[in-house]
Amino acid sequence: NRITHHLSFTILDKEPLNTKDLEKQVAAREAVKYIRDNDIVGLGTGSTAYYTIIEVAELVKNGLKIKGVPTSEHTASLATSLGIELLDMNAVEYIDVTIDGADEFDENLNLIKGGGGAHFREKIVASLTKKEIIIADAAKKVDQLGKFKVPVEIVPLALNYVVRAMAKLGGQGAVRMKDGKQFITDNHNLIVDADFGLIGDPAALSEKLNQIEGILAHGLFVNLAAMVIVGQGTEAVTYTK
Ligand code: ABF
Repeated sequence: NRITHHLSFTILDKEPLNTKDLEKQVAAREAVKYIRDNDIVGLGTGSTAYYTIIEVAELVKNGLKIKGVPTSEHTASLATSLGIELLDMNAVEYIDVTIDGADEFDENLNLIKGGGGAHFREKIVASLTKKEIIIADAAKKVDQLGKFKVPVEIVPLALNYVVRAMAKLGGQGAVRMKDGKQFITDNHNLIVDADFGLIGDPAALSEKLNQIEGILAHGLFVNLAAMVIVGQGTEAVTYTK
């Protein structure tokens, strides 16, 4: 059985991407089909959006004239390293297509984003975008948002005020930590991951959070996604409203 063992090990050695990464790549390859020559393309953040940036770089190598608007410093440096020309958000009136990730999405294409801490720039880019395409692995689809805590980017000066105001809305959360220190966003703010439980009405909660001074951006994305493309095994499944 030693030989069998050896063979099975060898075959496993050539295992392709793990299922979840394969699903992310499948979704990214489907999403980039919506990019046209001369498009301005919003470039998302996170491990799923990573696959999009790889695909967009290929399109650029093959001669497509596209410019990218990054949603984070990390995405900006990755895109630049791959030869994608970038534009600042303030340099564009609108963005043709954005491809970005999410932490959860529901049947109304409402999202929770911000697991990567980039949701402020992602939200501005999404608001500038004509066609916001969200890509995800199958595990991101949920019946109701909220199992994933809502990331809330807060101006540090207002932290305690905001935490108390969110508590009045039923949201409890601590400041996000990374490597034993408070996580600081690209915009030099803090993030509280707020647990509101399952969210029956994401639009209503979003509106309430928008009223709290000191919140720069929260991770509830309501009516911003045009479609969600999910990699399911080797298939791409597209959800629209
Ligand atoms: C980013 O991608 C974030 O808004 C979201 O939290 C994250 C999802 O990360 P991943 O694709 O790595 O699961 O858009």
